[in-house]
Amino acid sequence: MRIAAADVIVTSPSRNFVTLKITTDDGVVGWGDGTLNGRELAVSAYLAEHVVPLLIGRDAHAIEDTWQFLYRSAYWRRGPVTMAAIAAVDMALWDIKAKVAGLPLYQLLGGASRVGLHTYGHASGRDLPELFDSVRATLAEGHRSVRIQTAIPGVKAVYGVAAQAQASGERYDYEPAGRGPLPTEEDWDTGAYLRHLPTVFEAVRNEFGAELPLLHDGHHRMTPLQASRLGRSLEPYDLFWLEDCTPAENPQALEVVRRNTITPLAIGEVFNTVWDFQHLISNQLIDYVRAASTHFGGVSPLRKVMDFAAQYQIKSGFHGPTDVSPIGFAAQVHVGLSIHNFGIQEYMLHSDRTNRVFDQGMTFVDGYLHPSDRPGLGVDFDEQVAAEFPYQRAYLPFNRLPDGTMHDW
Ligand code: EZ4
Ligand code: CO
Repeated sequence: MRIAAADVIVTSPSRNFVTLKITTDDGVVGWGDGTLNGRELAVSAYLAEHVVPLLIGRDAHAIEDTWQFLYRSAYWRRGPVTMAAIAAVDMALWDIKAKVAGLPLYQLLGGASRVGLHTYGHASGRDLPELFDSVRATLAEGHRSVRIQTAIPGVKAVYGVAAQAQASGERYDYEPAGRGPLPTEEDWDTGAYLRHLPTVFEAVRNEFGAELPLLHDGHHRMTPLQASRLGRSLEPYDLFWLEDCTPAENPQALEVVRRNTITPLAIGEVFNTVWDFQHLISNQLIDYVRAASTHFGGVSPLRKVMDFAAQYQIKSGFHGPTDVSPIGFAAQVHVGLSIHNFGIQEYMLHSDRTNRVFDQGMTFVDGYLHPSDRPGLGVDFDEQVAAEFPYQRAYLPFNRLPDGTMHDW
């Protein structure tokens, strides 16, 4: 079975998505996700110019060899654009293989290790009443664990806080990437954050009790010592994890944090390869792997990093924002269902408009995500509906401190 055609489709139903369609000579179609938020056309050009011509005529079943070929033959390895492009190919080929087998992908990965995936949803608020309403809305959606993000006194705009009040039951639709010609500037004050956040977690614990698993995303903004202080000051509130507390480039930073706090640590949403996790996993500096199939080279490397992590009792916590398309999301739900060391799955619902383009088989019942038993990944892509929504330039925001210094967003 040979690859007869490969097409790159960029669509923007309510945000931009890069989708790869691979068609075999006997007419089987596989779908892959190569979306890189704010840099989408770099991946679509990488695919169209440099990958698609290499795919035509290749054995569609040779997933590992194709992955290694794309990784090694470029000479220039890793990086978000390259690895998102390779991810799209890897996913599309797994989709094809599973469709040919007539099985949902998780069956090819060893079968189900659980009935479904526990998720966490997002809650945020500009003040405590708004945050509490948001937590209730998140629980009402079926999540059993909740990520808490909050406004900070004196800071005008903070990552993770929806700009508009969310009435109970209203769908959470925070999307940081703004469509428009230029990115928006936000501000930041680490001191105010370190003082304020523990008071918010204390209030949430008092309102919702000891048992609700709570998470928080530090979004790469702290120094090792600041992150240590935060981790320690949150220990009384028993976090499920503290995510991305320090910038991702420096794995040694986590050694400092680890020495100083027993708050569990998660990192890796901007990591591209297993090498980025090597030091962190082998030195047991983290508790959860935050990689996303789409930004990590696809299904194949996600399996590999989780097998490596399993030796150290480190679990999965795959990145699940809406900028991972329903295809990329399904890919990692299949991985999560099949591996033994599954931890939790972040789950932000895609918009109704996105779901018109991507027909998702996935179900979310009684707090359990299941990828469905459709053959393949379980997602169908409607090219006609996609064509109604052309690409729109969008950028993630950035941060400056009050004196104008650039800071991690
Ligand atoms: O900011 O995916 O944990 N989730 C996150 C995300 C990222 C976006 C960037 O595109 O940190 O919301
Ligand atoms: Co994050």
